[in-house]
Amino acid sequence: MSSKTELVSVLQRNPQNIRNICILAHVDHGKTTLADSLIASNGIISPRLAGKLRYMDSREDEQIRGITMKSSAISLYFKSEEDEEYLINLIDSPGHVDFSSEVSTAVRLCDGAIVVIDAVEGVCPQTQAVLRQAWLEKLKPILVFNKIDRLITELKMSPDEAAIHLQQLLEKVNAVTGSLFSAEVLEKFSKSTTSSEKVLQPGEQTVYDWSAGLEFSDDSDLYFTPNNGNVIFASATDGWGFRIQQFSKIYAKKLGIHERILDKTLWGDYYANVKAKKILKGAQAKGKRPLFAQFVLDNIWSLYDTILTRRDKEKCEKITQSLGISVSARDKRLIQTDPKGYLKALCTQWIPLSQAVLSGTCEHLPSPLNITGDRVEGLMCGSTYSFDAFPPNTQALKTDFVSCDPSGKVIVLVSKMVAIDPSHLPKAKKKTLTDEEIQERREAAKQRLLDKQNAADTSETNGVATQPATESNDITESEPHFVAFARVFSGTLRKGQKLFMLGPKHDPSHIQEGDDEIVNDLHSYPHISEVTIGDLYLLMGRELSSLCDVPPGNIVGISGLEDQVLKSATLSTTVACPPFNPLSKDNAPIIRVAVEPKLLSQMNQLVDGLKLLNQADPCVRVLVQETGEHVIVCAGEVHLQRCLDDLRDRFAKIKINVSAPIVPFRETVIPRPKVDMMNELIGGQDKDLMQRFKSKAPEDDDMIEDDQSAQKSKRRNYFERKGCVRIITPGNEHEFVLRAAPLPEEVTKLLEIYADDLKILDLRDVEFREKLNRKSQLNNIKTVDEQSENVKINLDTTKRLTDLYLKIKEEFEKTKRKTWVGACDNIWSFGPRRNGCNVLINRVNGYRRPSVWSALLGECPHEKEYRELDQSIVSGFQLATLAGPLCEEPMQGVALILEEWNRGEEEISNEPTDLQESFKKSSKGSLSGQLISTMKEAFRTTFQNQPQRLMTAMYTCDVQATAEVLGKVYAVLGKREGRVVKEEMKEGSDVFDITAALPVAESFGFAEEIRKKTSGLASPQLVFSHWEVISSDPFWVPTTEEEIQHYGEKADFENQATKYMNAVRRRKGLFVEEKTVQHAEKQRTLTKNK
Ligand SMILES: Nc1nc2c(ncn2[C@@H]2O[C@H](COP(=O)(O)OP(=O)(O)OP(=O)(O)O)[C@@H](O)[C@H]2O)c(=O)[nH]1
Ligand SMILES: [Mg+2]
Repeated sequence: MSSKTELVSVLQRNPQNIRNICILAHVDHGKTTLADSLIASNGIISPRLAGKLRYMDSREDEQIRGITMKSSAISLYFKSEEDEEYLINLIDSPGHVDFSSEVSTAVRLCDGAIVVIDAVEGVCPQTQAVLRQAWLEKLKPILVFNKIDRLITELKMSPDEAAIHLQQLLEKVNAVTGSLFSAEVLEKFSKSTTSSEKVLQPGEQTVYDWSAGLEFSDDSDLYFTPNNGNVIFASATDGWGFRIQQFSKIYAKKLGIHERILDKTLWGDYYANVKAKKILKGAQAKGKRPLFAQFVLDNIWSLYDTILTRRDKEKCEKITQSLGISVSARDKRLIQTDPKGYLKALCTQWIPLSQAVLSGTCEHLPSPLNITGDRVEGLMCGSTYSFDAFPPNTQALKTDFVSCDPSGKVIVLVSKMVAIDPSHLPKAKKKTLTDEEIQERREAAKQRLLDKQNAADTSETNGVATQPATESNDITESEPHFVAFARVFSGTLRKGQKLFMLGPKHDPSHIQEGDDEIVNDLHSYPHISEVTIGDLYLLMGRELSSLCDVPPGNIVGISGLEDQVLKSATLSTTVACPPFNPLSKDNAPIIRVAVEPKLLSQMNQLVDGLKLLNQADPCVRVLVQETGEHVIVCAGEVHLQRCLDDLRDRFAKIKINVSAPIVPFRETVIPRPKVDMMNELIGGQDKDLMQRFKSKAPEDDDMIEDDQSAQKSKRRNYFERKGCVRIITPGNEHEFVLRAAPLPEEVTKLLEIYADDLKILDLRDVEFREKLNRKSQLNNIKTVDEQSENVKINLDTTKRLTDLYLKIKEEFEKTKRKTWVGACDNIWSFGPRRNGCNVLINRVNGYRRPSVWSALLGECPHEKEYRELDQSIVSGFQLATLAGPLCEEPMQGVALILEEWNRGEEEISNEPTDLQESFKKSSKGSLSGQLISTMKEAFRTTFQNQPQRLMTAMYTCDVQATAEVLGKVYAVLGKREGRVVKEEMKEGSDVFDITAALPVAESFGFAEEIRKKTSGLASPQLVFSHWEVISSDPFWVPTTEEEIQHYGEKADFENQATKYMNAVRRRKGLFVEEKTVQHAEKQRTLTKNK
């Protein structure tokens, strides 16, 4: 163990002086450059290279592209002015949106964050995202305004202008934090007022003052204020940074004003009356220079002016003397050849960035000992389950977290798995040897030489040569080695220790007390397995060094888990520990490509490589499609490129073919237009029907009529008009009538927003169903665990689901259409995957089966309430919504309505239906099985009877561009069907903030094109935002004379929707109606004039 590692090992035992922090920012705001300065302060890299090397960007592609693609950790030593020694575990994170899941893995392990903001670009979309992420994970942040040098050299601001600019910037940042804070307070307040039951007196008003909660909440510690010391002004490339407190110290001596007063006034609307030695308020109103500009910025501005602009050697000498800095002779020579280098050398001595950042960190960011109970609860149960519902021994673990006790129960969180080249492992590195070891080796070498000579002598006689012995600890394998990126929250982690790995579905309430010892038979607990801790490593950026044990509160690398842990895990000595709340994912993976090996024989290598890739990246998804294709799903183009590079060069090490990016689409139906139905009429409908459409616009008509047969025929008429489909089961046992309708837009949106909650509702539903099955098997005998099953969903989730129910109900009622009357209470299921944006609605007269919401009430419905075959309909619905008829993409925003379900005892008209064929085809198997596929077909057919549309995924595109390149950005956007949503000019600069919507399908190469067209001045950020209906009909063909004239009879022109649909169909190997050249001779006319 090197002396440095030994020192760290000692510091690791004092949690009071440990800080686990991450650097967060928008892309390119200077995180890695800032990290360089901190690393240089520890002598790991040369201060001259700090800012140029970007040490934490260890991958080749990170260096080439200039962006960070992964989060990586390094442990740093810091000695404060009070001689306290600190251990700072620093994680540098990426800022590009494609890698936002890497940020989640970093944030989870830390207690504090350094939020970096480019002083010119200001608050950008990712700045807001990381502030939010830090807030949600309850990290305490400090702020760094970076690139202040750009205000001087690029924007040519005066110190006074810069002071105002920074003031405004700070207000914007605080506005973001303020909104996060008030949202949380209001939520808490609303909860406390609704949960404490209030008895209303007659006449009393039920209006709550929603802002009331804000008054009582303390937010003084929340905001960034330079006066408190949590704001740092810096230039990471030039190596300087300061907090105003540093200047207070200097001026306190100079001016004889108390330091504390300066601390409070150096930032803000204060000015100095130097003669009277007084500091007064109201600089702006009186037209005076604020202290910040006069005492702080002036110094820096004049330094830049003297060195960079005037290169005044003499003045530089004077300045260095007055500042008490000694600049080496070598650096002094730089003033002519490399003034920037000189400036950096001078500044790093005068106001070193590392000092400002690290002292700010130690003073303002919490140690692992300060972890709050709130955060612990958040980690343990998230927002879905209730902490109070955990069994007592699980709740007791909270104290282990908070006390950070080295002898407590071991609790470790693995946030991601990192693939490390074996050459970076400590085993592979040459050690520095002590004198004794050198002596020993020398002796050994001498001995070997002697042996060799002896052997040579003997081999002359018997002809055998001995091989030199190879070193035993050589690492020959070139396979990447997986190291878990983890934090020890409690207890001491040791090499060789055996811990339980608790899967995401592990529920401590299912384990009886005292089970820790009984869990020898792990097979009966599917979500628990046992792991043995391998080597422990100190993470040092590009290097690792070995550790024997790790006390609580530290970040560590663990080897030996690659066979058990896929991406993240919870490890503990006790099974009472719940799995950690899953990491938040802001940017859902959306683009996918299919990969295959160039040589088919290398398929196995590809499969193994994909497995490794899946493990090494927290965000990527690797799957095998039904077609047998291997598919990689990524967050964006940059992410995709990195995954493919990794697969090719590190994990599979073979040449691969990559398909064109596969873009997801959705299928939907839209309301029928009231006039001119002609163009909307689609395949499979007869002339008769057309006639009917023309003669009468479809409206929901009342069907109350006395005469029964007339009523029946009217109803049939109605069904036909609505594009209903009828199925009759063999033997005329059941008749179903169903139809599709577009859901109100707002309802679809709600379902999208609440998708995660619906998943929980479904879990509940599944639980009930299992219970029903068990009940029928056990003949209604109550089992022990039945009572305990109701308590898991916490109040928040129940409240959200109730909200959803009420909102959907309201939206349905708002439409005032008969179709939606009472629809909310008759929802059978959501789909696909039981939580999608489509609903199955029950409109069958006389069948009141429990709706999907019944799971919310916590009462297990009775088996008798369901008809036989009920679940087959649901399954058919799930299948249909998973793959629609346009191009087998999932449906969205469609209501599939079961209008009628007549059974044998009721009268069934036995006119044959088309779908009866499918029953005939699958004559074997049970009826319920057959019904599933027939239902699926029926749902698809009724979908086709409506006007169908394709939906495309849309990105929100954020670009910053100067006025000169604005036109070019618009041109690229226009060419790719983009739509500008917002355009704003940034105050104090000529930079425009543009927000646009861009179809994902048109986005490939977009960022690159913009960068090229603007010579790198604008680079867009693309984040998935929503699904949008493509207005053109994919089946449209010209019908009127004008249209035929315009587009040609065969419509040579292909509309956007048709193009997308056909491309997907072709890819999936489905039938595509291709246009064939009908009149080939016509083409010859082109060359007639020759
Ligand atoms: N003028 C100026 N440029 C800076 C400063 N700090 C960083 N830069 C430049 O900004 C660019 C981005 O710096 P990085 O440190 O890679 O930014 P990052 O935040 O780590 O970027 P990602 O990790 O990709 O999100 C580099 O070209 C740096 O040289 C600064 O203080 N002043
Ligand atoms: Mg970086």
